[in-house]
Amino acid sequence: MNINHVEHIGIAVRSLDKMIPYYEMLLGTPCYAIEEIKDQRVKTAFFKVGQTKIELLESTDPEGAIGKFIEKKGEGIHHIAFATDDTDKALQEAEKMGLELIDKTSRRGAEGLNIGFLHPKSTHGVLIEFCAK
Ligand code: CMX
Repeated sequence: MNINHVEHIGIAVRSLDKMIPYYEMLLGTPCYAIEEIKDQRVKTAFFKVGQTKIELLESTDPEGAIGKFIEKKGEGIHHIAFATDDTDKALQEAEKMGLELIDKTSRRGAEGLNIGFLHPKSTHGVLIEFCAK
């Protein structure tokens, strides 16, 4: 699937206003971008840690993915995103391996990346995202 590196780790939080200063203190680096992704029903905040980013995710709708996750499990790690050369190709290869796709084809996510998710039921409880420029 040509996975290059861990692009980001997504962390569900109740409040970006509260958690941005906390992560700035913890990581010793400023939040460099805040972006709302309307179709994902989230507001995101990004930090750089070497080649990998930390993406904080605040729900904008209790019925969205993050709203439901927080309601069920509380705050915490939500997904791991792997950088690939081509998200659509990675999704097709994952499907050939028998993994269940949430996205049959890639869609536009935060930072303009092409993203696609695998279902955690087929990846032993870890929500995996592929992303590519
Ligand atoms: N990690 C691991 N397991 C998860 C999970 C997560 N992040 N989110 C849900 N699950 C589990 C649920 O606990 C449930 O398990 P059980 O059946 O054992 O209780 C199972 O997955 C199915 O859950 P569900 O309630 O039937 O389905 P949901 O409506 O909660 O949807 C999911 C789950 C993963 C399909 C949905 O959240 C999704 O489509 N996610 C992809 C998109 C996304 O996460 N967007 C937000 C981030 C956007 C961004 O980064 O920009």
